Amino acid sequence: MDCENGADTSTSKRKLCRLVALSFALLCILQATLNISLRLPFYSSDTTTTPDCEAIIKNLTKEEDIKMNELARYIQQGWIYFKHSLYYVSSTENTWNDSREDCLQRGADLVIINSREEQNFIREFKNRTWIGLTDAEKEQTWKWVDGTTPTISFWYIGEPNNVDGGEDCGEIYFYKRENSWNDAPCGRKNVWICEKNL
Ligand code: MAN
Ligand code: CA
Repeated sequence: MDCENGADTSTSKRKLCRLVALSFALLCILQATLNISLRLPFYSSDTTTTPDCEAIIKNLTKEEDIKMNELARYIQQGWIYFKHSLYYVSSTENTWNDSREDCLQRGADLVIINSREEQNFIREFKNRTWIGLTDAEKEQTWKWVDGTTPTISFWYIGEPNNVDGGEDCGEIYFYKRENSWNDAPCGRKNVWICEKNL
């Protein structure tokens, strides 16, 4: 398509032509920006100069390219990047089991919290969010969804208290406190947070 020298180029046609060209340029820049910004967390080198976008994209290995596309897809779907993981906060509410099922279908699992930073990042999203913690298998033996025992925990004072003997699932409840975990009935409907490790 030639934007400038068309035989019957009317003003409006030229404008449209220019708009299309600009849109392509914008898409191009967006694409490059996305690729670079996604690349940084992986290879947080001390690069201070602006990298050459085209060179970077061209020099990606096959695996990097696949990873980049996967990352771009997750981020387009609303996942949030934080310290080598992606997080997804649901917009609806569900039981603990159905929440977990949703995470699994998204190629992730309910969030596993293993640092103070992660706890403080997670608790701020929404109150009453399911996390990947349960003692359904053995009362008072709390396990993360990957089968591990918490190495660091953030129970609210007096929790877990297993009210009426029916609280086997972990949630963020007292979110204004760092120690915000509560045990709640697994059949309750909560928002949930999925985590995908990178
Ligand atoms: C409610 C429930 C319990 C929780 C108490 C704390 O009863 O959410 O899980 O332990 O509040 O006051
Ligand atoms: Ca409780």
